Amino acid sequence: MLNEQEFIEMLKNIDQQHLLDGLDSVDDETKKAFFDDLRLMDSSYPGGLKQYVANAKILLAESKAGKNPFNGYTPTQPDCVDLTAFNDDYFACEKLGLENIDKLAVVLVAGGLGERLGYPGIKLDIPVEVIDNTSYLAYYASVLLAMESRTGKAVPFVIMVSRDTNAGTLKALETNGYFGLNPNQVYILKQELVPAIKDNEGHIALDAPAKVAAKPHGHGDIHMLLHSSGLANKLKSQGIKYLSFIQDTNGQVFNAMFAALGASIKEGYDFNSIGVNRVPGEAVGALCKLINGDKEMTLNVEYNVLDPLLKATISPDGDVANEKGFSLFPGNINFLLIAMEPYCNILDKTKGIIAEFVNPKYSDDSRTSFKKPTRLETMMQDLPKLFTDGQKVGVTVFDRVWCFSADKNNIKDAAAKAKAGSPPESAATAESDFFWANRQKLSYAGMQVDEADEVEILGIPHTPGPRVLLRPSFALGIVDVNQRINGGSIAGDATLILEGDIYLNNVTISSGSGLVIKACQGAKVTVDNLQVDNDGYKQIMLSSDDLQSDNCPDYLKIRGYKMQAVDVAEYVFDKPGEYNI
Ligand code: UGB
Repeated sequence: MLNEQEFIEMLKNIDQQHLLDGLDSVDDETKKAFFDDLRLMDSSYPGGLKQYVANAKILLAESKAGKNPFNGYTPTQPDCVDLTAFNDDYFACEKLGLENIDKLAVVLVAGGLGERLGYPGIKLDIPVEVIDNTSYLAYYASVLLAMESRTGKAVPFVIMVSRDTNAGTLKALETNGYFGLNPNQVYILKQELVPAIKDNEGHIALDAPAKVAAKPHGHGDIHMLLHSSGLANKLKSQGIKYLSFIQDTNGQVFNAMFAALGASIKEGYDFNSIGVNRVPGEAVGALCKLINGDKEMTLNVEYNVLDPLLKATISPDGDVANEKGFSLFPGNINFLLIAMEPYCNILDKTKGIIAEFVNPKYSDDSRTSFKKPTRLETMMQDLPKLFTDGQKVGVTVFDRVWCFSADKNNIKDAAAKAKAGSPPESAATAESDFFWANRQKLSYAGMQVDEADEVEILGIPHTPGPRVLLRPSFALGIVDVNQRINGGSIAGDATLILEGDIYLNNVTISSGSGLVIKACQGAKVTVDNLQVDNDGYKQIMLSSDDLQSDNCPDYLKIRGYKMQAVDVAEYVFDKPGEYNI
């Protein structure tokens, strides 16, 4: 490690003398914090600040010259597996995926603060549903445990955190006993901030004397961290063949995970982006195959770049709807399956610096000064930019709500999005979509499912019930639900929670009623011809006083309602054995 004098010399050598000006005017503590900060940024970027500044100068010069990376490329449809319907292809892929779950590790990028949502804590702590209050983190862990109970092999769980989310994530894990996971299977990687840059010469910006302006580098940091920690190669040596990248608040992701893994294996995809129907203009990237002569690459084109690219090539009107009312290209949801072998090769070659970009807001057309400091950024979905001809990149398209319904927007913004015809992506819609997906599983297994009526809460439309929670210990794939449910019906605003090894034969749950069955490991429960009629759970709207009150938890305020158990048929089996209801 460089001593202080050497570090100062290094800064001067990379033309950052200005950082040292004004140091005389601050106290020793501030000065120490300043150098600690710079050293951390230096050590956490491959090649250090020297490399970061060098990369910044190149990218800023390209940006100044107006270089468009997609110049000359025409967007066409990507190679695609269509799994939007539950048909033979779907089930073949899901079966293949489930047979290979011992080769899968899950990588959760959770460094984002969620400013659009305005939730005060970490997003992983937010309950995906408020009947049992399962947090996103608890839910993800429960899927990993269910996978392990099938294979006997713990699923490696990599979580990327940031300065903003590190303490909260560790607290959530530690205070909940890692949600039943073994702490050894959980790998926390922390992304650091990068210095902001104030001009085309790559000078680092200060917020104040001895205070570096620092900004997030983006979720593409996950690649750098998987490389620099040695974790990618370690997991490869342990027999992991695929990494699945997921985001912090997408409760639908595991509905599609196993079929997507099957699609990767079947098609030999080295990089499989899960895609959905996209609404034109929405803040979701588009998955395109870009062709320029004999060069082609399948990539996510970010929404801000898509419209000009389309206007310049295949669609004079830009990002508009096709005849089915959707965007011309599938939407990216940052749900990726990446094959380990080519991934490790790329990481070794690039040190995990994946397709950085810079997006300065210039003061004028001369492009010589910025309105405010900028920084280099990176996105995890950009990995294929580094692929050569040898790798196969494809897209697997699922029904949107089946695989994606995130909790990203506060109530006000979500209502505005709904009004404009875009998915609201709010806590309430994420929850009702979570139940909807489970209803699909029951329906497919042959249970009669009567939908409740759509309601609007604080301007956000969603369907409250039937509220169905099928825990991963009950079923992982839709094929599993098929074996466990035989006939029966669930109506209107009813609630059903199933956890563990349970079989339902002709169970009828009337509208508004609630049935909860929980079986511990080793308990097998068969339910025959049960008729459930009770007052179940009630959804209670929050008043405007509740919404302002300090006593009302924020996870309720972001959805506008709470749930109350009134009279529920609850069966809990906490000792192994065979039981009948
Ligand atoms: N995240 C980090 O871990 N670190 C970071 O520095 C930043 C984020 P956002 P974004 O799926 O709806 C993407 O902010 O990046 C985590 C695509 O660009 O919610 O704005 C964060 O914690 C877009 O094409 O998304 O937009 C979260 O888990 C579209 O697909 C995840 O990264 C859009 O996602 C995503 O962060 C989408």
